[in-house]
This record gives sequence, C-alpha cells and structure tokens, in this order.
Amino acid sequence: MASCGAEDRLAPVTTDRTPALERLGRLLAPAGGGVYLFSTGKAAQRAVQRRIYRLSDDADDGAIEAAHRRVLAAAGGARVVVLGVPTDTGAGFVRGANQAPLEIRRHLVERGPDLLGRPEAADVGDVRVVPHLLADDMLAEPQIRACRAALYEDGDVALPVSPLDMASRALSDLAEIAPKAVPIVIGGDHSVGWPAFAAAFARAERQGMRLGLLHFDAHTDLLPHRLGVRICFATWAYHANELLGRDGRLVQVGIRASGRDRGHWEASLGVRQIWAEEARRRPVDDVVAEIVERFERLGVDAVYVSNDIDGTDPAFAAATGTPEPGGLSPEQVRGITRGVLARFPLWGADLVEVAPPLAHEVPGEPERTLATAAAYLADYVDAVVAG
Ligand SMILES: [Mn+2]
Repeated sequence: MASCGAEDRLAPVTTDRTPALERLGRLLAPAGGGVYLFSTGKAAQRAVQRRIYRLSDDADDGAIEAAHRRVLAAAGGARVVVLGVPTDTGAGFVRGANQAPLEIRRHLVERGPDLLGRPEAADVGDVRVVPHLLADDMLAEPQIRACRAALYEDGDVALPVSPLDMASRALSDLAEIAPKAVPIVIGGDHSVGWPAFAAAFARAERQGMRLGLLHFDAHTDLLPHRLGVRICFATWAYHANELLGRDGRLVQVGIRASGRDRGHWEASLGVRQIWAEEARRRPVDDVVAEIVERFERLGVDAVYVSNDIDGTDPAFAAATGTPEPGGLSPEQVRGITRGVLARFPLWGADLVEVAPPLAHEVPGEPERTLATAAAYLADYVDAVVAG
C-alpha cells in the first residue's frame, strides 16, 4: 500500500492516491457535518463550518467539502488528528451527545482556544452518521446494503455503515495516512470509546507499546453487555479492560454512581478505581503519584485518556445525559491528566457525553460544559505538541 509521503501531501486535493485516503473521503464528512441535516439546523451547521475552514460567508457546501479534502490530504504531517463521531445511539435514557462535535467546534472557533487552527493539528472531520444505527453486527444484510447505497456513491463498496464501525475503519485509515499523529476523538456517547480505544490498542500492539488507560467517569461502564447489546455507553470499558488482560492498567477516576462497591470491581476485574470522594479528598499530586507508580510497575509505555464529561461535577458540566452530583472539578481532572501525561506520552484520547441540547434551564449552560470540554481538549493537544 502506498505511503503518504511529502509529495502526496502537496498533491492536488482531488487526487486520492492511496486507498486509505480515498476511504476516509467516503467515511468522513467535513468537521461538524457528521450529523445529517436537510433543513432544520443546516444553516447554523454551514456557518460553523465556514469558520472552521476559514471560508467566506458565502462559501457553499462544495467549498466546505473541498476545504475538508485539503485537510485530509495534508493530515500526514499532523501530530494530532481530531475526529468527530456524532452518535448518541449507544447512550441511555437521555440523548443529545450527537451534537457535541459541531457544538464543541463552534465554541472553539467563537471563544477559543484556537486548537484546530494550530499547524500541528488536523481536524479530519466527522464520521457520517446514520442516526438510527450503532454497529454493523446489529444489522441484517439487506439493511447494510441499503445504507451502503445511501452513504457511498459506489453502493457496493464493502464499507461499514454504522457509526462505531465507520469510526473504527476511519481510525485505522488515519493510522496509515498519519502514522505519527495522536488521534483525539470527540463523541458522541461513550460507546465511541470502544472503537477509539481498540484502534489505539491495535496501533500500540503493532509497535510493541503497552498502553495504560486513564478513565474519568461518574460510572464504571464495566458491564459485559446491556440488554443483550455488547458495545454501548455502559459496556465499552469492560471490553477495553479485556483487551488489557484485566491486569490493572485500567484506572477509573471520579466514580460515584455504581450498583456495586469499589471492592467488587477491583477484585473481579483487576481495575483500580479512585472514586470521586477519594479523588476530591486527596491532593492531585498524590493521585498522580499513585497512577504513575502503578503504570510504571505494570510496564506502561504510553497512556490513552477516556474522558466522560460526567466525571466532572455538574457545576462545571451539566449538559450531559447522566449528570451525578459530587464530581471532580475541572482543575482536578486537568491536574491528574497533566500530571500523568508529564510522565507518559499521550497515545490517544476521547472526550464523550457532552450533550449540548441539555441543561438549557441552568444559567450559563451549555456554554459552560462546552468551555470545560474545550479546556480538556486543549490539554490533550498541548501534551502532544509539548511532548
Ligand atoms: Mn462513561
């Protein structure tokens, strides 16, 4: 398979020279465009996209798509690639995380920081989401064929049609065209943590690297399945921990809503949990020292961060589907993240469960949640660029 060398990066945007780059052009929409809109919301979506791509106020969808292709074609030189996966089909009772990839970028272009305009970062766009689907293994073949015909010009191309599988394929293609870039995934509900972590794990295995998984959440997400569904917001961490061999490399911080106590999860699954009450009581440096010591003892080379915004207290992030009182402050989340990433390189990250349609009754929301999310993303980009 052809590599994406310097000359490819400078090639005209219409030339998809590698199969991976061509696939990415099919799997991905321009940034903020992964949610399919026809009339309602379309003008607002287009206005954000013009600002993301620094286009004029009269730029049409063709100009936005051309700008997206240019970013994709140049992504081989990036140190960070940002991918939106705007699905909330894997969520529970309350939804709305599908709007986070557009709204977080809107917040970034309107209020900063200018993460996506940095030369080291490539915002490669969004998975094109069919909102009724989650994973291809839940679908009958005729439905897969029908969605392929709708999503891809060449309808018989053997590409996935569901958000989790499309994210998985996109991340493996990104690893090919931008092998030195760290992927940062914006969800979406926490089901997207599965393809994001699994892709990072596979890339680490190929390079002989051992990953540690640092997971912020109010919930454990450690069910093997939920109502017969294998991958959703409540199960992804179980499967990630299986990939890690239940050997202690999953550290969960901020837990405070679980049907079982800490001892149950630590004894049965080998995880380490620092519940919210403990994390708030201990100095940040003390928590960092424990996690660093653990990862060092277990031979970890690099860290993946999965950040469910509901690990953060609702005072700073109320716009989420399952808020729980008593969470961490952004200073605590950021202090722990920065401390661990000062010792280990960041290998990949996801930021999930930001649900902009929610909490409008709370003064300052959802902008406060979006600002918290933007600060977390800035820490990931800074960790890579500084590293
Ligand atoms: Mn979660």
